[in-house]
Amino acid sequence: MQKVDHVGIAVKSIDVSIDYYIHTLGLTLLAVEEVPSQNVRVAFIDAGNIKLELLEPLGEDGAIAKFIEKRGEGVHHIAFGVTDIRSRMAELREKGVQLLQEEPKPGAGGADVAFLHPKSSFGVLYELCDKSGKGD
Ligand code: CMX
Repeated sequence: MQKVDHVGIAVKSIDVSIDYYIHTLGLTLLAVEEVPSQNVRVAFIDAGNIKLELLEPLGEDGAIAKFIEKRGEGVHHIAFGVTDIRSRMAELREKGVQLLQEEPKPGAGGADVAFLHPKSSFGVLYELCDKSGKGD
């Protein structure tokens, strides 16, 4: 892994929670976008050395809607920045890590993403996030 790219935080509403991050904590909003492949709307916030990714469910289906229903709002995942995501996925599979998809999926900001099952990562949902060639 190269470095932590962002921390994903599940929220019921970006419109409601963004004020806390921008005005109370004094952080900077970078971008808001919808990621249909993950059924979420996301807001990226500049937190200095990493970004925070607020994740709001789009509708009642999808991982974030289910997470909030079961656990409430809060930290959802940690994303490592990687290059050559397919090779990283193959290496992790060989080491016995359970990945949640066979192929990378399109994620926010044009990145290719894949997730590691929390059951094989000691209770943490990790994301691999490959922005090679995307200018970040
Ligand atoms: N962090 C840690 N553990 C988690 C978790 C999370 N975010 N979400 C679920 N779990 C745990 C649950 O606690 C549960 O553990 P127990 O069996 O001990 O109770 C187990 O994983 C299974 O959880 P579940 O509620 O039954 O949910 P599902 O199996 O339906 O799905 C998961 C869990 C992680 C496989 C699913 O959420 C997934 O595929 N996630 C990857 C995609 C994703 O999260 N997308 C949203 C982010 C999009 C983005 O960043 O753009």
